[in-house]
This record gives sequence, structure tokens and C-alpha cells, in this order.
Amino acid sequence: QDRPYLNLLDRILATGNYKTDRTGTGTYSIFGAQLRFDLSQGFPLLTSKKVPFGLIKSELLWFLHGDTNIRFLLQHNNHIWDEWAFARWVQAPAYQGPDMTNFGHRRLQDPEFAAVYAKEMAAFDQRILDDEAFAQTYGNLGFVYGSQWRAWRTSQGETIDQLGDVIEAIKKTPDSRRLIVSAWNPEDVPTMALPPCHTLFQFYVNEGKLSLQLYQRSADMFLGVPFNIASYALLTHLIAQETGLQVGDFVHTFGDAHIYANHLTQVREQLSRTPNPSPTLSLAPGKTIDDLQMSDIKVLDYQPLAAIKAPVAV
Ligand code: THF
Repeated sequence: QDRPYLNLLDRILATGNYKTDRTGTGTYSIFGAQLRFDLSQGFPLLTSKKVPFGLIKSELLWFLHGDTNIRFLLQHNNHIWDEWAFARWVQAPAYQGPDMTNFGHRRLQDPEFAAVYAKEMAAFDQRILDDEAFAQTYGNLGFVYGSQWRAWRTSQGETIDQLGDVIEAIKKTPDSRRLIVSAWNPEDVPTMALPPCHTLFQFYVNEGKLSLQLYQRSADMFLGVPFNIASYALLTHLIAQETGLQVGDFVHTFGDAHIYANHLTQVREQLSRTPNPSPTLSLAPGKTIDDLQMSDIKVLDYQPLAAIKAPVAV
């Protein structure tokens, strides 16, 4: 199951356009690409490098519960959203520590700064865990995925549970062409720390099988995409189980598909490897998106090659 992904990495290296980007790192990118995974043929957790599935589970449960506060993630030892909350905190008037302007870039250039940053970040995380009032204010990322999926705010002052509604629609009108969940809320985009990368997804039902297609406007091919593939594949399995369907395809459609300039060595290392067979997914039966726990979800026979470390662009 790694092959189409590896081929796309290879194509971006060979033909991608070099561009500067918002984070100041630089990327090689192409515009428009698609991967397709037949979920009946195994679970697409990449084996050509180790992908930490526990982090994918806790992030998806966080979205499903409509949660937008990193406290839940930290309680599960998941740090993939830390930088976004930290960026808000260090700009707040209440922050009195050393200057953290442009920390994402400076921590890679300046080892002395990196140590100061690491200390501030650890203190921030600890305070989110220990101090509930602090967490309420500074752990919250605003109107990110969880809030748009489960509680989209309408002009009438109400909320729409897009995901709950789409599950009901899959059960009642499986042939519908309107089985859509949008995370892209144009009203919120200007004030968001990070507008949603996974913009919109749509379900499709055929011969008792549920497929899902994701439109991803911006794709960090080396770090983010292996997470995104596994996350949406898992979401397809969860919704299929809840609606009494088998799994079909996960179709992953990309807008700006890019490799960061500081991930090139890592990508070449991954491309030199031969992937192993994919693992399979095991779900506890009878659970809904509202009562799922971490222990209800397991991958079996996962035999990845070694992890490959790379810095995340902020
Ligand atoms: N920002 C950028 N630049 N890339 C992204 O993929 C991304 N995300 C989310 C929000 N902003 C983003 C966060 N998702 C990792 C993985 C997914 C992330 C953020 C970071 C990461 O660093 N993964 C490491 C392991 C991390 C660990 O073990 O703690 C890895 O090696 O896979 C798009 O969804």
C-alpha cells in the first residue's frame, strides 16, 4: 500500500516547482494529484517508515469529540498540535517569558535559542495539564476541525453537527450525492492560526461498501500526509461500522502537494526502502463516534521500517 505514495514523492522530487512559503522554509510542489487505497486490501499505515498510530488515534478521537483544546492531546502524550497553541500563548499579553517571535524558524537555526524554546514549551505543556483555567484560555485552538465537524455555527446562532447528520444521511439515503463534511468556514479563515488543510470530505456508498474522498488543499507530503492517510482511512472504517457497511476506497485528492526543502534527505532515505505488507485494523464492535475509546482501535501485524525524524514547519 505504500507504492502509490512513494511514487508521488518521487514525482514531486523530479518535477516539483521550487517556491518560498509562509513558513520561510521553501518547498517543492505540484498542483493536483490523487491517491486511491482499497481499504479491503489492508490498512494503509505506511511501512516504509514507522508512523506513530497512537498519535493518529488520539487526534481523530479529539476531532470526533468536537474538542479543540490541546489538553486532551497532551493527556494522551500527543504533541503534534503544540506549536499552534504555543504560538497564541507567546503573543498574549500575559506571556512574560523570553521573546519567541518566529520560534518555528529560529529553533532550527540557533541551538541556544532551541534550548530556551524547549524549556518554555515544556513549561507551557505542563501548565496546560495542571491548570484548568489556563488550559481553557490558552489550550484552545479556536474553530479548528472538531468545532466545524460537530458544531458549525450558523447565522441563526445555532450549531450544525455535520458529521452526525452525514451518518444519519448515509443510513437513510445512501445514494445521496450530498454526503459532505466541510471544515472550511470562510467566515473563520481570516482569524484562524491555521486554516484547515483537510478542507472537505465526501462519502459514497456502492454495493454495501462505504468510500470516502478527501480534498486536501495543502499537503506536507513527508510529515503530515502519512498521518492524514491513516486518519481518514480510520475514519472511513469507523463510519462504515456505525452505518453497517463494509469499507470501500479511500480517495486522497491533493491541491498543493509539497515536500519541504528541509525534508529532502529524509524523503530520499524513504524512497530507497522496500515497504512491508500493510497491517490490518481491528475495531471493537458496536461503538459510535461519541463513545469510542483509544483501546477500541488497534492495528494488527504492523511491521514498519525505522522512523525517520524531520522538523515540522510552523
Ligand atoms: N503543519 C505542517 N507543517 N505539516 C503538517 O503536516 C501539519 N498538520 C497538522 C497541523 N499543521 C501542520 C499537524 N499534524 C507531525 C505529524 C502531524 C502533524 C504535525 C506533526 C510530526 O511531527 N510527526 C512526526 C512524529 C511526531 C512525534 O512522534 O511526536 C513523524 O515522524 O511522523 C497536518 O495534518
